Amino acid sequence: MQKAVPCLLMRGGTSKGAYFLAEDLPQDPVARDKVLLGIMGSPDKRQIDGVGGAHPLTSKVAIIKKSERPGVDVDYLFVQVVVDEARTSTSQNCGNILAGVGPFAIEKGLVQAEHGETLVTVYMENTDSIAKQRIRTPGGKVEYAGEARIDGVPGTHAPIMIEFLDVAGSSCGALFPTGNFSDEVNGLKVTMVDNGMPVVMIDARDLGLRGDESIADMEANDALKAKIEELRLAVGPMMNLGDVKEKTVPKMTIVSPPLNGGLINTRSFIPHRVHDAIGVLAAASVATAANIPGAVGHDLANIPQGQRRMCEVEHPTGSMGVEVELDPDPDVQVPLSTSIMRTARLLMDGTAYYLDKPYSE
Ligand code: NQM
Repeated sequence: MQKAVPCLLMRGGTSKGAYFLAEDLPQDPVARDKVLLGIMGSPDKRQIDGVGGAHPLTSKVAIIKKSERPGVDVDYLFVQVVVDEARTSTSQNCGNILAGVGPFAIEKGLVQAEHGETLVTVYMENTDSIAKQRIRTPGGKVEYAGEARIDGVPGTHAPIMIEFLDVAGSSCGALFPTGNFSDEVNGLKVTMVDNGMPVVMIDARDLGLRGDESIADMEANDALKAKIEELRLAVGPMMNLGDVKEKTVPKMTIVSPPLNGGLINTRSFIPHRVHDAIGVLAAASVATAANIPGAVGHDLANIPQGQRRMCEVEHPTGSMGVEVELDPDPDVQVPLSTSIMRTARLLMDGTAYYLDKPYSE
């Protein structure tokens, strides 16, 4: 039998997902995940019987509710719906899908828009941390059109500024969960960092790569993928993430010198496919670590000057600008804030349908 759930489809940054009000989904996580798998069309590598886009970057879900926390407008739970397995994961946050959360909250009346610009404060449930978003709202309505360009998305849209205040160590307990700027694991020098997203940075040369290889070449390299997965499973417990076999973290980021005047060049396994760009919070983690002497990538990086540093993290389809505000005390590595500009667009406002039967049938 077909069951219906109100749903908005939105592009958030360089990702796309289904956005729901928490009250429209089952509260029990097992029942909820069954609904989400049905709506997205998982498990199936083409997600042909659902609205998922057959790639981790387009198989994402945001669940949003009015917050009861003081000073916070909405609570946001991110759910990664695995494309080809009957499984979801809340073990990671998503800063790209976050870009659509403020607009969704205004569209759904959870936040009353100001005339001009609306500040939306979001509690990110996955990582117990806060983001502040500035949304353009002329006449009290979300404006999606605008002049801002982000690499990986065609055209221009209204900018959404996002500031992260307390994301360092939000998944791993500390910015550098091992207490070191770098460690040796499986014979490789790596940096394990969490400024909002658990990331492992590896120098491309240590993997026999240049670092600017195409996504297709990297995804076709079975030996490379096996080595990276072996490393990922080894570092999971070291990063306080436990057994990460069924988790989508840490993200494995290969770093090399910048090619276009940015901070550093990257290729990110997220963790099994290679990202077309780089995740928002992943870029925040990379930018923060690359600024610190002793971290993998620091010696390759083109380090900007000043307390507030605009760091362009290069990726396969351009670069992502991350503004890192350093603590004036040089012994404090945790940035005072990390900010990123994104855009988002409402694509569809309607009703999603799923078949109320075991999804494996
Ligand atoms: O790191 C993909 C994305 C992401 C995550 C992933 C993200 C982030 O680009 O904040 O945005 O790494 O799974 O949507």
